[in-house]
Amino acid sequence: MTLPKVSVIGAGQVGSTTAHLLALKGLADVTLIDVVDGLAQGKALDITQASPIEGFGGRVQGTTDYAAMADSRLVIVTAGLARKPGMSRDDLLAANAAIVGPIAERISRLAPDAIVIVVTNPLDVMVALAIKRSGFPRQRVMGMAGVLDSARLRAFIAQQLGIASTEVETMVLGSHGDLMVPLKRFTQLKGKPIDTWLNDAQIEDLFQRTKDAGAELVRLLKQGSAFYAPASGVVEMAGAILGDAHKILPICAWLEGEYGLRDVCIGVPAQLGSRGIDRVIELELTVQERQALSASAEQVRIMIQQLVVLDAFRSNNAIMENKP
Ligand code: TXD
Repeated sequence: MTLPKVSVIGAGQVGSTTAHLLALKGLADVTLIDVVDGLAQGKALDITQASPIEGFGGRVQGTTDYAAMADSRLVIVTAGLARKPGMSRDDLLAANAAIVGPIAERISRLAPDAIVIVVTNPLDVMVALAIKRSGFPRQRVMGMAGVLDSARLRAFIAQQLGIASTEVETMVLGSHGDLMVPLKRFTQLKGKPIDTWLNDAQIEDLFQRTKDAGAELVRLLKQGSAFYAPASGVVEMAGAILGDAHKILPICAWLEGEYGLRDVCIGVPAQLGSRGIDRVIELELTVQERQALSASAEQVRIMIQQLVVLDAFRSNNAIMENKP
């Protein structure tokens, strides 16, 4: 059986786990690319050696050569730095923009028909940058965060109630950060609203824990950040796209008027299929919910402006010609 080709840029924690899951689920032939010589090759070889045990047939290859992403159906961008002690948010923004911008240009040259899922932080801004630098239509470039944030909240609610996490439905919108917007009205179990199961203080605690979930993991792990659940989030989106499933998932998308917002990337529900984002779904939000989403979008807009000041949206062909 011919499998679609998926390239994963960055063979670190999230990238390699994503490659592993894509292979295990039989979703794709995977090309893993990293600037560190041997890293992607080693991870790919290791995953391949699991194939006789796990029974998957997809090919997994690793390389430092970006040209290997040619003709990918889907490119997943996980390359970048995580925040280290002493680094400001602006430092991370500039450093990861210098990685993601050139990668987006390479994707547009080497895989011009690909759909792109960005994972690198600061997520919402990196999606905007990838759209600008690839020149791709907004339907074909999106970010993964809402699936993860929603999954975290579902897991926390399930733990608290002692029920299966798959029974919990929820929707976390907004930016991937302090101003994310968990929607209480869209959180339910078996059609019964969450406030019939938990009181307001309990719900608020779980919302706050969801907002802090990334930091909680960084604290526990002591080095690096979350990767199992983030990779599962990416693979859920990849599965919806590759399988043309028309599934509705919370994703980071460029908005052009939806929710009264434009020229900004933010987490919203969207229907995913083989062309990428089929459409952004506009939920009926209350005034407060809409205000929370706008506040979140404003924060992203400020960071987009910082990239404008850094001149990061301008393409740099010299970088494009360099090998990694
Ligand atoms: O919800 C979400 N969107 C997130 C985002 C959830 C978890 C992690 N999130 C962010 O993803 C995180 O803050 C980072 O910005 C990225 C990747 O996280 P990961 O944990 O995988 O980081 P690693 O393990 O440091 O891996 C990054 C790899 C590393 O192997 C580098 O050598 C490589 O990226 N790298 C590159 N590869 C290819 N090309 C270039 N230019 C490059 N630069 C670095």
